[in-house]
Amino acid sequence: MDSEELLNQLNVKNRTNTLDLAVENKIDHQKVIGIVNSILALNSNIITAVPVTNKCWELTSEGESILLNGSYEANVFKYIPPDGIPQKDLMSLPHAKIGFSQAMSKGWISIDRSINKVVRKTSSIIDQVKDDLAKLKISSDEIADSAKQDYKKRKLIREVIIKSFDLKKGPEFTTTITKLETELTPDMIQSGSWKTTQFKSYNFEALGQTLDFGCLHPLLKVRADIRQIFLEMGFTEMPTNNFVESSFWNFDSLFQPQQHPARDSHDTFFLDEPKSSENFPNCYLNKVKDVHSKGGYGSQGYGYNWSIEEAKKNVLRTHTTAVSARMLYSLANNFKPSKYFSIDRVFRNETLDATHLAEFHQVEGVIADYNLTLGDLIGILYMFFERLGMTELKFKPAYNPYTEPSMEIFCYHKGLGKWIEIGNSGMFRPEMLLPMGLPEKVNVIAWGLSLERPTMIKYGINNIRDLVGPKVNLQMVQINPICRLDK
Ligand code: FB9
Repeated sequence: MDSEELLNQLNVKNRTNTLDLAVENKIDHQKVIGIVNSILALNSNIITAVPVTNKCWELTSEGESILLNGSYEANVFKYIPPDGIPQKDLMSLPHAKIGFSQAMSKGWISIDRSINKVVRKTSSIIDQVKDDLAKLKISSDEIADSAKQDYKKRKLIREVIIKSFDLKKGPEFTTTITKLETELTPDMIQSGSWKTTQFKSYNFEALGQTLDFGCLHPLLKVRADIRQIFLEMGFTEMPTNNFVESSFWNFDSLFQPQQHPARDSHDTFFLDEPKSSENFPNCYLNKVKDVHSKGGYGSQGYGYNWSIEEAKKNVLRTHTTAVSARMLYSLANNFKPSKYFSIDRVFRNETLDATHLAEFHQVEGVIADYNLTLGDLIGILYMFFERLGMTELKFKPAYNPYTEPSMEIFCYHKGLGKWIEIGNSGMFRPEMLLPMGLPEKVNVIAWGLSLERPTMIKYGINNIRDLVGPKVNLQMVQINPICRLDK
């Protein structure tokens, strides 16, 4: 059946249902639905199609088999010879147990204990189950509800919901389908055929095409937002495009002693190739060596024999503070007050767990200016974290090899209902700044946090492997909401 045949049948009937059309034309119901949809797509005013939900019964595969081969009880009855049969010989029949009990309960057979055989109690039977299933295939109104419930219990039939459509003639009903044009072409305009061409009416209800588009990973969304916060606060981004760093810039320049446990291979990734760096500013290097070994600038130093070989060792940078050191050194010979920031990957040879990998993104802010105080640091921390939606802060004295004083930063997180650590901060030590050649009165305040922690909290991710790594569900990347750090 095609569209015009359906329209002709509807024209005769005035109204019909897609299920009836399927039965009358001996075609699949879904094919009828397809024809109806194609007519509506051409012109939604030719016919009206009102959705209808019907409950009806259909045979299960077991029901179909009984319709074909007869019920189990009828087959047991037919199998019993006139002089009876031992019960065990009956069991070779398919579904003999069910057939036997059904035939017994219907009074068709009994067990004659005198001959210890199963015998017929009547000369013939009617296979009502098979007859009922045949009727059910046509219409479920033909048999009693009690029988339907019995067959449902025996899993011979099941109730299904059938969605069909009641069809009627529409306001622009026609039995001839003219394909409506969907585009006005230059030829139509030139020839004037547009005047008589029938155009399909706009379907303003139609949804737009879902466009495939790229999605930013939540980590990159948070990075973009934090970067924006720094830029709006007048900070300049530092060049962080070197994962490999010399121990000199990663540790020594920060006045971190060569015996410090963080410089051990249990905490730091040392490179085999390239194993070491060679070029350091010689004058600066000697000042660093002196401040470590002999002190200076009012500091007693660490009093150990500083090793250039140790300083040359290449590592995967353990913090972006190494980049801050390079920036501050480059600032020294023509100092002007500056504000820098960095957001990039750092690497630590740590024990892995649900929230820690061997790498994370460090966020760092650095301000260099004359006569900065701890109060300035606290003030800038309030300004920065307020933009991240955190206003209730607390500070706890801490220790870093390169800052004094140092503070851990905490905020009361309403969502989590508790105080959480949100970063670390401090004032870079004179033993770090003065060997660089920065002016005496210049202080540098700095702070750091990670990118992963805020991202995991914002996006409700508990295991860092659901955020980064090979097992990340890309759906998460596609469906995650926009980033609102301040909410
Ligand atoms: O990010 C951290 N926590 C955090 C930050 C934001 C946040 O936002 C939520 C929406 C509300 C939530 C949590 N932390 C720092 C604190 C802890 O997570 C800590 O357990 C893990 N820390 C990392 C290092 O761990 C080995 C986070 C990382 C960190 C710590 C210190 C610095 C940078 C990153 C620093 C520094 C520094 C100090 C002085 C001068 C210059 C830099």
